Amino acid sequence: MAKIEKVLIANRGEIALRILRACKEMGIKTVAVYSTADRDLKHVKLADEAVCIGPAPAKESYLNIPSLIAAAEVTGANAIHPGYGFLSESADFAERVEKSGFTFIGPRPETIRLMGDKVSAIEAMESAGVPCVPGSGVLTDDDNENRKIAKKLGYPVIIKSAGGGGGRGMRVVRKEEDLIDAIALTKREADSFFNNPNVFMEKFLENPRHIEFQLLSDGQGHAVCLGERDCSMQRKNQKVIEEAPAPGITEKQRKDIGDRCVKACIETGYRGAGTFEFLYENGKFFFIEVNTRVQVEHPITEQVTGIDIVKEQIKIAGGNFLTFKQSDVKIKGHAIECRINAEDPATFIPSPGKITRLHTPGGPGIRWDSHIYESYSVPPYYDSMIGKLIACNDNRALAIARMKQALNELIVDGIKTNIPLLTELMEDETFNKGGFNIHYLEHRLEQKK
Ligand code: MV4
Repeated sequence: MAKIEKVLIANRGEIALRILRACKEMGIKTVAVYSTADRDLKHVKLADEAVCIGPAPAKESYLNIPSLIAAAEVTGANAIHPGYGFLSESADFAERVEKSGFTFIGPRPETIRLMGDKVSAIEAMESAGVPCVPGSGVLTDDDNENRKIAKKLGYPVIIKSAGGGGGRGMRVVRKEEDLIDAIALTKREADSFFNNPNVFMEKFLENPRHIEFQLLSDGQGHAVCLGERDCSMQRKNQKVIEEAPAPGITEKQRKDIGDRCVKACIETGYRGAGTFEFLYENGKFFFIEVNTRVQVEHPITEQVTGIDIVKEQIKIAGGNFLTFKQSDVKIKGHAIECRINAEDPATFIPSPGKITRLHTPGGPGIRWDSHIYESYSVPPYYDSMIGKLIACNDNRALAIARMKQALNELIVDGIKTNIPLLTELMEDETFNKGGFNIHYLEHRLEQKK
């Protein structure tokens, strides 16, 4: 692997700014790419060079592989960081980047492919000793065989697309009479959405929490676990609030699961940052999938461990060994992240437009990861998240108190935001108790209708 001297940031918004900041601290040159709608983004101004890669629609810009590679060529970048979303989990993109002579800041293409197929990912985890949800391999077209599998698992079961993830292409089945149609329907959806008709079955967990583990692995025999994040406060598979560490998880549990994920990284030759997603129910963890990208919520892990995950990604991609071992990783304090969205707090409908007034909080234990500024116009073409407010303190109660204060200080005028909802949740009794499951927010919103 070549020394990384100039990184093309193949993304936009707050994560592009986050990657630029890491590069600057490492003395690495930066190339920003932008669509015609993103000319005024902050990181475009701050980058050493900037290239317009196409019109606003993502398909013609941030998802346009030839355009991204051409931008890397004309600027002489020697590495590409995909961020999250867009092409960050595209094995094809990673492959074409590497075939074009650039370093892809992420796992190897074959690892992205392995983890992108949920069945092969689960098989790799099972053989490494990571606990998984009781389930099947790829289902055949044999209806009787499928009825037998479901009977053995016990209803309800969930049918999932092997090429899916993030909640798409899944169907819960509660009665045997619905099973065969559900499998057929999910196969058809899987084929059209993911170009992969393979589906599998798992025991459906009714009320799990969503807890994910952050791993760093240098692909050369060393991997460490940076602890876990509770991401259960979500709505329609969109996370709203995340926190680290997960309430109620013991050091023993953290070490047990962390060590198993480390073993899986070593056995699969995993290179880079990786997030191992689990469902947690009745005191037990069940692996569901691996995300081979840096995640939106990475800052809360950075705050409680003091480790810069984006810098580690770049160091690993440059061929360096991890410079610390598991016993160096200490979880200190508690961090909470609120995603700030340009959306109507009641209807969740995106609310793009010009920010006429912006006042952001600060002070001890407050981190504001955002690209917005007063007079910036939030475009309608992309995700509605405009920033992340992170509050950390010595313990969870103090972190919540600090977050309340920071949300109270945050002013974003000119567009609607979800700040009122976040303020309500910080006051919410169930949130303050901790340990709520993935359905809590949707049920709470239902009751308020
Ligand atoms: C599940 C599940 C219950 N039981 N699997 C949703 C997206 C993808 N991460 C997997 N998901 C789920 N898989 C079994 N066997 C419930 C979900 C689920 C979910 C998981 C985590 C966070 C939010 C979720 C929202 C709906 C469903």
